[in-house]
Amino acid sequence: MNIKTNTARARPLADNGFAGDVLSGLSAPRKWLPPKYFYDERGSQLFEAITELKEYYPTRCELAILREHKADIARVFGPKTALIEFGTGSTRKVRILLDAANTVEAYVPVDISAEMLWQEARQLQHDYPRLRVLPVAADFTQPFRLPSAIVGLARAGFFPGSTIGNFEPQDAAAFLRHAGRMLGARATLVVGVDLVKDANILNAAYDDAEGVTAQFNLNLLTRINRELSADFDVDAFSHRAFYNSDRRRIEMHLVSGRRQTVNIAGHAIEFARGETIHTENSYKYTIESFGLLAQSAGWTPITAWTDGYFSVHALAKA
Ligand code: AVJ
Repeated sequence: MNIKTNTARARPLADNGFAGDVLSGLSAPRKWLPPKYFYDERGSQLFEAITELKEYYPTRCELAILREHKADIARVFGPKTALIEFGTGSTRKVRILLDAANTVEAYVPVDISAEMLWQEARQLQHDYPRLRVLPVAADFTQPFRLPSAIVGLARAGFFPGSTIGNFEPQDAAAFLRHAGRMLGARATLVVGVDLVKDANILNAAYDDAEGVTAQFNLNLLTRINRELSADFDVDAFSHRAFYNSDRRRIEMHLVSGRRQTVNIAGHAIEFARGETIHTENSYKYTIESFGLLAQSAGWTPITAWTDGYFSVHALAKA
């Protein structure tokens, strides 16, 4: 085992931690919670189950695009490259690129869910013994340090899964700019982006018949109960997801079924019947609108591969 670990990270003022983020979100006039907290161990498992649902097309579409165009995508990476993946989760997607790109010498998966990160990194290191696997347990939306072991290598970023859709468009641009600064001059970036499409297809993808997405959404309350000793009656909330076509985004909410008070770390939070906690936005783009966003953040769109449902963009530093 030659996996090096790097759990140390700076904690900037913007990071209030889980308790601070939950209390500030639930004290706002329109209650909300950051979607990054979905991914505790159970949440990560539920997300993996979502990716296998027939209604949830993004993962299947992206995998098919990566498989079909892996040789072209691999050509975007220069010689002697460190590939940095933002928000890794499963390594299924990066394996497609690693198999096609023999110029990648180091792989840096960055993820907030440490358990899954170590597990995936260990298995990947076993399967790719010549690759330097250097996991970083960090919230990639906050500044973090890249492992020093990648000095001298060119840098490429990989940001699949349309995770970028979780950001407000201006925050997506800020993230792309921040990634550009981190990756440095002449960097490249491969980003997966879900596309605007028929509202029925979008609605079904986030409100599946088996209720897996509902469990994923509600698990956030279970996590708050466990980690912040809160007393949410999880059964008194329900899942609601819909496509907001004006804003080109899926919205997920947790709806309070009755008037109730919830205690969290010594604070009493009041809910009206029908009041919601806004738990996630998943913005959808067109190839053109994403290209413009990338350009506004200092990147030049090189190529976009698509099946009409999902898109994979190659960007280079402007
Ligand atoms: C992981 C953020 C890309 O927005 O499609 C799936 C998360 N939420 N079903 C998405 C998610 C509900 C997913 N992302």
